[in-house]
Amino acid sequence: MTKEEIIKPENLVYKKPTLMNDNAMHYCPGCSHGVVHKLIAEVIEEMGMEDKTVGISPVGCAVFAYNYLDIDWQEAAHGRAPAVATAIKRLWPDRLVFTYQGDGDLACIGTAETIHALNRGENITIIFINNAIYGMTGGQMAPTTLVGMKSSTCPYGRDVKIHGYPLKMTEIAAQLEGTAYVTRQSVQSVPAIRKAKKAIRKAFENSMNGKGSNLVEIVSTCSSGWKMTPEKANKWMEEHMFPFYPLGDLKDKE
Ligand SMILES: Cc1ncc(C[n+]2csc(CCOP(=O)(O)OP(=O)(O)O)c2C)c(N)n1
Ligand code: SF4
Repeated sequence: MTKEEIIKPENLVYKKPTLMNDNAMHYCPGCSHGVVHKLIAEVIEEMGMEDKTVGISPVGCAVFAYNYLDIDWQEAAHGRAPAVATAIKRLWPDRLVFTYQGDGDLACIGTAETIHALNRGENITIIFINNAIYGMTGGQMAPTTLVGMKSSTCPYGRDVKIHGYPLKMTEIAAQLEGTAYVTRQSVQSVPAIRKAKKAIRKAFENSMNGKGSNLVEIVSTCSSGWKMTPEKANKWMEEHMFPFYPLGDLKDKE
């Protein structure tokens, strides 16, 4: 095939979502945040919700998510994204409202906000990036850090006698009456990325159809915090994270 043929629109296999701007992302190489941002942009575009979406950005590495996706954003204080999303969705029921939160933000600082917003059945989607660590602030232990996993604040590995057990927020969410769709996905391979995109689409559609609250956990890597190459981090995640955080839908009210 000649170059002229390859660049014909009908031969195009991939293009950058128009909602993603040209700002260079600050994320580390191999970080899951960038991939998930792209999926969110694609889903919003496919749903035709470009002008009707409000994202709530967290503390943590995704604090600057608003620099990359051309939608309306509101920054929330530590862990308060679900409370802010609640207010925005109630005031503007025709908006697609989602929060984007790491495990430190969602499962530690904002545990209460998360549980109560989900339990109230707010018609929002919570995107939960679980990399088992506080990425932005130097790789401290998070509630989701695995038993035995090393972090800067548990250099000998998480010890249940001292630190307690890892918290499975998504399993908790599935028990709550207010949740419509609760799922756990990942983005380390092409098939996984496709599934994660479908999950985000379903959650966003539920949010617009008034079915209740939706939680999409993405089991993720933090190559910098884990002190691994991106490739090794993906492997480590498959071997160690997936057995404890198994992928798949936990609840789908349909
Ligand atoms: C009340 C308060 N708690 C904590 C912090 C520090 N802080 C800011 S971002 C962050 C890490 C959040 O990590 P996570 O939500 O897991 O996101 P990641 O960076 O891994 O994407 C922390 C601890 C702070 N500034 N104030
Ligand atoms: S520190 Fe971790 S979570 Fe943050 S950008 Fe780097 S790899 Fe991603």
